This record gives sequence, structure tokens and C-alpha cells, in this order.
Amino acid sequence: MKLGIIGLPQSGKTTLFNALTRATQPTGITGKIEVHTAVVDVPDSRVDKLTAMFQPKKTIYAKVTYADIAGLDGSAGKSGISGTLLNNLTQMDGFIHVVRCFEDENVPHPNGSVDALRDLAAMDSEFILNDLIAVERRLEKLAEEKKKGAGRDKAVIDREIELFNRFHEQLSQDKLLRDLPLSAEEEKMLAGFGFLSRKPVLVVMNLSEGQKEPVFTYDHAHSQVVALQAKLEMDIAQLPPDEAEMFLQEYGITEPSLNRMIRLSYDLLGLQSFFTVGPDEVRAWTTRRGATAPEAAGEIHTDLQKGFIRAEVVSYDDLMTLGGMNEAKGKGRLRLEGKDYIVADGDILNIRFNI
Ligand SMILES: Nc1nc2c(ncn2[C@@H]2O[C@H](COP(=O)(O)OP(=O)(O)O)[C@@H](O)[C@H]2O)c(=O)[nH]1
Ligand SMILES: [Mg+2]
Repeated sequence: MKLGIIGLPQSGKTTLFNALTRATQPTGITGKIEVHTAVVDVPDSRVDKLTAMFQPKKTIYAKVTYADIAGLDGSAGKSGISGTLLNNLTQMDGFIHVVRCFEDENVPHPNGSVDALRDLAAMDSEFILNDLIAVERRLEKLAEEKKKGAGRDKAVIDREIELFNRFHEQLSQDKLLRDLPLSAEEEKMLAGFGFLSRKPVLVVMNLSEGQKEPVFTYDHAHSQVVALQAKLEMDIAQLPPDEAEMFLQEYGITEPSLNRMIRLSYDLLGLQSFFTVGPDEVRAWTTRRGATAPEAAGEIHTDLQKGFIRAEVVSYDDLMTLGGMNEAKGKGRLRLEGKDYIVADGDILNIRFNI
């Protein structure tokens, strides 16, 4: 899963990226289109507790990839976002949109003043305009395809035309595609398209130290808003762990906002974790919410999906309450589930398979 960090120049994207990844990319750089990518562990106290219970040789957390995408500045205009940048954006599963709220006269704002709502709307409009261009191109292609009469079934083409006309109407009103409810079938039709305004967004208000959270409504589907202090988070992330711990205690912070942000972005993408446990390894795996047991098994290995027989399942809460696998088994809480079982967040799975 890949999340793109976007926002105007000087909003704090690279600062946030450094905080997330403990990297030391130079900040304050503008005018360069470039992408830095890093894989980040999803903090999860359940993994820590399972590790304490099973004392495995190895512990592996779930992962999310973050990409610091520079180059968007709200000025793409009528021609849309250009080649490489658009390519990078299209590949993302969702976005972290950094919006500047901090005042700092040493950091010039590209639009002259700090105004979070204006900046947020500007980026949304840029995505909307870009999608509109893509939809218009698609509609032209579909009209041609229909005229030619060869290839795909006419009814299929008509359904697509109907959907893209609806998209066109939405975008023409300066509205996000995210806010347009779609049927499961329509979602399927769109699998190959990377419309930017359809991707889930976590808006990050980047505050200065001690700044009060601005009152903010961003009421859209598949969207969330969090506030954090990117610079402070970066400074904490770059401390050695014991010093970071002391620092957090001193400020009375129970957990860096960053951890919460990582988990929120994971939720936003409609993902959940399940676990595998044992003396060798305790590991968190990622699957979509609503995934069946064989699908989840497929995350571990395709052989486990193909040869799936049954899954032994115990919930995280049951395991913790009862104190161990044998206890869970003794109390009948270790269930045998078949191929239609819908995996729940926190399930501990052992896949029985035959290949
Ligand atoms: N005062 C203050 N400065 C920040 C904060 N976040 C970023 N900056 C500064 O703003 C400038 C731009 O940050 P950077 O992360 O490079 O922004 P980017 O262009 O979006 O990647 C740098 O000089 C940062 O030190 C913050 O929360 N408070
Ligand atoms: Mg940057």
C-alpha cells in the first residue's frame, strides 16, 4: 500500500516524510520534481503484546509505503498535471495532504499568506480539473469505440459512457469524485483508472509548536483530518529512542501524533491487520476489510490461498484474556473456519493447506 505525501511547496511535506521514516532528506527545497519513497512499520501495541507472549525470534509489523511527492504547486492550469508527476500521483492508493497552518516569517508561503482552507481547496480543484480532462478524453474514446462497432459489447460501452457522464457532471460542478457514491459493479469498472479526486485523503494540518488547532471542516467521503507538528515530530523521530522517550514524558505526550497518523492512514485505505504467531515469528499482515480467509492466506503466500483447506482462528482479545494458545483451545475459542469466513481485524490465523 502506497500513500503519497502532497501539498504546496514549503508546507512541510519533506519534514513529515523525515518524521515518518527517520530519514534526513533536506527540507526547504523547492522547485524540484522528485519523489522519495520509504517503507514504514505500522505501530501496533497488539504486535508488542503478542511478542511478549510468544517470545519469537523475529517480530514483523505491517507496512505502509510513503512517498514524498514534490512538484504540485496549484498552477497546473488548463492543461492538467504533467507526465511524470501525474504518473507518480496515479500510482498511489491514497494521499496525505499536508496543509500549512504554521506561521514562520523565515519560510515564505508561495501564495503570500497562511490560509489552510484556501490551500486545501486549491489542491482539490487541481485534482478535479485533472480528472475532468481525463474523463473528457475517455468519453471521446468511448464515443469512437461505439461508432466503430467492433470489439466490446455495446451495452458494456453504454454503461461506461453513462458512468463517465455522471463523473463529468460531478467534476464540472467542482466536486470531488470521492463524494460520488458508486455501486460495487461501477467500482469494478474503474479498477484500471487512477482518478486523483477519487483517492482517499488524510488531511494533515501542520501546526507550529503550541499553536491551537484551527477550526476546520472538511466534510468529504473517504477523508479525515488530523493535526500535528511536523517539525517537532521530525525532531523527536531523529532522537535516539531513549532520549525520545524522555522527551515525550517531559511534554506529557503519551504517543507521538505520528503513530496515530500512520494508523489513521491505514484505516483510511480500508485495511486491517491479522496476525500469525509462533516461536519463530510474530507477524502482522495486511488485508482489506471484508477479505475472506483464503484471501488473507494469499497475503502470506499464493500457495496458502490455492491449497486452502481451513483456518484455525482465535481473536486477539480471546487470546489475551485466556493467556495462551493452549488455554484458548481448551476453552473452545480456537475455531476452525472455512473458505467463506470473513477475517476480522486482530484475528490470529493458522492456515491449513494442501498443495
Ligand atoms: N516553524 C515551522 N516550520 C516548519 C514546520 N514544518 C516545516 N517547516 C519549515 O518549512 C520549510 C519547508 O518545509 P519542507 O518540509 O521542506 O516543505 P515541503 O516543500 O512541503 O517539502 C522548512 O524550512 C521547514 O523547516 C513547522 O511545523 N513549523
Ligand atoms: Mg520537500
